[in-house]
Amino acid sequence: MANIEPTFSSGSAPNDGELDLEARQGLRRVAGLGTELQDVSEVEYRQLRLERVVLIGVWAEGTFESVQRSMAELAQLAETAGSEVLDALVQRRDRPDPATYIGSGKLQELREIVASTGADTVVCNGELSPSQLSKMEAVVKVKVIDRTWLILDIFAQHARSREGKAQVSLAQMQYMLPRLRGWGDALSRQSGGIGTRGPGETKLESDRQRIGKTMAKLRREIKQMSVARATQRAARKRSQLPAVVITGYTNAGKSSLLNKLTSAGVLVENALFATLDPTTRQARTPSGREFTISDTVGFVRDLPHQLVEAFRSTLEEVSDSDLIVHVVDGSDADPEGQITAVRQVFGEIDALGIPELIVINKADAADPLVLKRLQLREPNSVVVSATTGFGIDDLVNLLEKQLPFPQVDVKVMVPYERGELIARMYREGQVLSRTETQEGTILIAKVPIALANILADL
Ligand SMILES: Nc1nc2c(ncn2[C@@H]2O[C@H](COP(=O)(O)OP(=O)(O)OP(=O)(O)O)[C@@H](O)[C@H]2O)c(=O)[nH]1
Ligand SMILES: [Mg+2]
Repeated sequence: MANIEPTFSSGSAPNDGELDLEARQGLRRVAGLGTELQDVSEVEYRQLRLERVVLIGVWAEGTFESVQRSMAELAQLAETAGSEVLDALVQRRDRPDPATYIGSGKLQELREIVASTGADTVVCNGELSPSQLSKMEAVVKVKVIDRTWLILDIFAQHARSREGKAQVSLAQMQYMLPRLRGWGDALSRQSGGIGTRGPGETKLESDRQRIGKTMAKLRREIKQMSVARATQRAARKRSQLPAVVITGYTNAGKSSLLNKLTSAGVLVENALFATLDPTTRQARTPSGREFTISDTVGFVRDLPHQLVEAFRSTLEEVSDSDLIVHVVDGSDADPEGQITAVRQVFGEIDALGIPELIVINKADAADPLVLKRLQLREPNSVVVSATTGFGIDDLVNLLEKQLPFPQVDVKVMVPYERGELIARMYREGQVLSRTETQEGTILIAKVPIALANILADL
């Protein structure tokens, strides 16, 4: 069994001075959850206080490089969540250990590293079962969390709108519900204090019920809030404005691109999941066609399914759009992997059928050979730099060409002598049903507005 030990610089040297410790504690963040979650705060004893973490991964598949990249991404996620990465370990195994995720030897090594570095949290590079987490905790004696919870925590910190907060709370509760007991057991044994007390059995049951109720309430609220956005989208549809949505891997430069295209003033940050709430702006092509363009939440490899579920209404911005501008970070170590991960989410949200323009961003920082490789692989693509403005004109021209003409729903009776119109409906639109009658053909279809106007005069 071979081990690899990727090392990640921890930024600054660990600082154990008393004042600094106090300052750090003062900065300890209590995840910014809505009142809904405070309601169950007694059982939310896993609110993260990440500070000094050790990462652990299992190398079960893929190349050495892909594992290194995946661990580097985990480090980035941990740093985004506000923690300092002290060390990272990877174990080569056929599959994660069903009981303890890593083997017992490695677990002992992890325990020693945790003790010697003074880490307070271990972050595992995957989604672990509740019992795996608690068994690991029993050995390493500090909190053990998985990648899913880490991502949920980042979302919780970045949620700003009421809707975003509700969505994150729902996803967190969904994740938490089956894990209540495992955590309580392990943590109540080994340490005490705020955030580590495990409730008793009866309390657990009533907590579960309470969380279940809160989740139902959150689902209702999210649904209500999404109605407002659906109404806006419907209004846009009626006004015939094509909807373009900018999407892609987190930190690819989506918000930067929206700013470049529309001077929207959207938050740009070198952080994962800086944007959670969609922003929509109106824009115009050089020839004067108007369209809306939205920036929205980014994706990541193995995006926790709880988030996809909870953010479904936000993600409808993508699945309901007329054109997807899919931004890829051309300077990333594995841009193809980013594209694949994003398209996987498209599959989950029924967005695979929507026309997609790939925008290879960060050309200023990317290897020209990689840019060529990506362009060959993705023929419908354009290379840009949202920072320098390189390629933005090309992008605008492509947008102009690919901006679809929205279609409207029609139900018409086409007389037999106007058969050429039926042929045109098939050519330009989508015929949903067709019934022959004595007087002519009744069609239900989606057609471009110009054709709809002609049909209206029949
Ligand atoms: N070198 C370079 N950096 C860029 C470019 N575009 C964006 N960035 C940087 O990449 C980082 C992420 O940019 P954002 O626009 O916030 O990315 P995003 O895709 O909206 O990210 P999330 O909302 O967090 O998913 C920021 O530090 C930007 O300054 C570019 O063309 N070149
Ligand atoms: Mg953004």
